[in-house]
Amino acid sequence: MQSRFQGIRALATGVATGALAAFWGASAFAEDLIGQPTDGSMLMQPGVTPLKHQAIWFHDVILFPIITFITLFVAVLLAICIIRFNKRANPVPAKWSHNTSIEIAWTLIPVMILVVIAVFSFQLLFKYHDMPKPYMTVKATGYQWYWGYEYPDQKIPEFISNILPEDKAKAAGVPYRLAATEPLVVPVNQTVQVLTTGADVIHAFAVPAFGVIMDAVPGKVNSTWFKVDRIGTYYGSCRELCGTDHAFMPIEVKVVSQADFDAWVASKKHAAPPVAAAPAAAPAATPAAATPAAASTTKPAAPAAATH
Ligand SMILES: [Cu+2]
Repeated sequence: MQSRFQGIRALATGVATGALAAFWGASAFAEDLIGQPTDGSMLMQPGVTPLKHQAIWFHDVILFPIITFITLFVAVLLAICIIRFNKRANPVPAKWSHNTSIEIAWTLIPVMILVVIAVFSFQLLFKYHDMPKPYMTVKATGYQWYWGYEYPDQKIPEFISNILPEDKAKAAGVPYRLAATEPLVVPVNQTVQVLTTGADVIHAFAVPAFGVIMDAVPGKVNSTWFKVDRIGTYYGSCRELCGTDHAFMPIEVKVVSQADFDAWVASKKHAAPPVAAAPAAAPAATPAAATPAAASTTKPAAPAAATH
């Protein structure tokens, strides 16, 4: 089953990539920046994870050709109707109203198209769901309006990642509104599980090059994962309208070698006292976490009331 899929996929990839390259000009692919948007780019950001590779394949080889075909087909039908069957060209319309074979065809063909889309789309959904055994877990908490990252496996407490101010971003030559004060650092070629949650309202953790987007909902922990195949800096952003500064809570992920990651973990641990000075931010989280527990111990009715 799997190998047949791969055979079909290889064939279809060749055809679709050829067609796309001819259409957009092959050079457009080469110029796309890795890990951030490119001005004037027509397609999705290049992928650096298995999930994104497959998502791009699903779009380029399955969805995009189908959408293109349907759009052109309907446009041609419309044009035929407008030109050949307008009042002047065709003053006396035909009177017939049923054609069984056409009706069977226009029911069955769309069903088959949807089945094809469903098969490949479920394949991709299962892949998202089937996380390999993760090397480590990162907890990403969305706040109004910044991210907090915690590394439970490495015992690194939550640190805050703010947007890098415009002057500093310009000075450092990094993209403003994508660069952060403290990046999320992860090792290359390792499965990283990301647990997302929201501290105040719903946010969403999204990194296009990873093909990852996951809601960060208060009172709920969602899980997603990525395994990046090359070292680099990858940018994302909050993807759920979360208030005034929604556009100013970027996600910066630095993917580094295992040695660099271990060194970073060690430096983070030595930097523990300054990080502990972050209680300025912690109190905001603690009462919120403490309240439901306190409420549930005092009055069972209280949590239910709080949810309304
Ligand atoms: Cu947000």
